[in-house]
Amino acid sequence: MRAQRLTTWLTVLSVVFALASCQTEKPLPEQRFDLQGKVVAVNKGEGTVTLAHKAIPGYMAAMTMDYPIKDKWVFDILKPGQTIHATLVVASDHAWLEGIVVSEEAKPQTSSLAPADSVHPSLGAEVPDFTLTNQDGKRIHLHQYRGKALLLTFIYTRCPLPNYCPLMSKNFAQILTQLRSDSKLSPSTHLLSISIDPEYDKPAVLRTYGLNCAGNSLPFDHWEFASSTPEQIRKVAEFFGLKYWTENGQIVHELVTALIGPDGKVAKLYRGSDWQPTDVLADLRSLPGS
Ligand SMILES: [Cu+2]
Repeated sequence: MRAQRLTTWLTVLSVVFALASCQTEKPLPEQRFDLQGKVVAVNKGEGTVTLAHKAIPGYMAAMTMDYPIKDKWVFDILKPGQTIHATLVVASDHAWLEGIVVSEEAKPQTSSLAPADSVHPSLGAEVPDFTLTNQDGKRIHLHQYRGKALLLTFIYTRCPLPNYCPLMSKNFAQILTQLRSDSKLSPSTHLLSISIDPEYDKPAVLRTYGLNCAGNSLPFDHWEFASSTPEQIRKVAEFFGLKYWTENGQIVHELVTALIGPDGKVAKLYRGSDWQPTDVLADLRSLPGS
């Protein structure tokens, strides 16, 4: 009974975030939660820590994921294998950890926790002609966008963390807005958000999500939302070096956004959440053939 209520509450929260995330007008009040977990990796360059943490009752399940930390000095102290206590702060469009206290030092044999480094395609690598199904239930394949720049990212509509999928979609919505006012770039650019939750993100779900993200203007001529079979999504993600897995019923994932040139080759990869829509627009403008 209690478990069921918790699940329902989590689902409601996820939906609230998914809906709120793409609408900049109504910022949610900041929320704070106690978090306890084990450090899996310290990503100083990205300003994040990968944490395998316990559940936050009533908010999220136990999972492993990256969290930004604003205090730079923390990165000189954190080491994989440590147990830490922290406050998870969730604001309207991002989340971060603060008040970090190391409660237990790493034991010698914890290195197996650290995930292997992701392998990304090298720049200039030819992207295979992956087949997907879009928000209208129509089959699409990546080579059909040749001749245009294709900006591609991975999301899932139920993602509860504002600085993950909701931020990617918000960035894409901003890029779409900019594109619409650029008569040169607009016809030569296409956006594609690929869901890593194919069991849930069926075309109708993707369609509703897409409309919401684009502020109910019809985005699909320039921005499609697609998924496929779990096996096919796994292959696409693997090509782009995106790792994701399910833990306690929730999808844990990295963020990878790729710019594919009009020649069908990888032109640029944006890892994590630090990239800005303006970076992508500048890269789009400097692409040969754009
Ligand atoms: Cu996500």
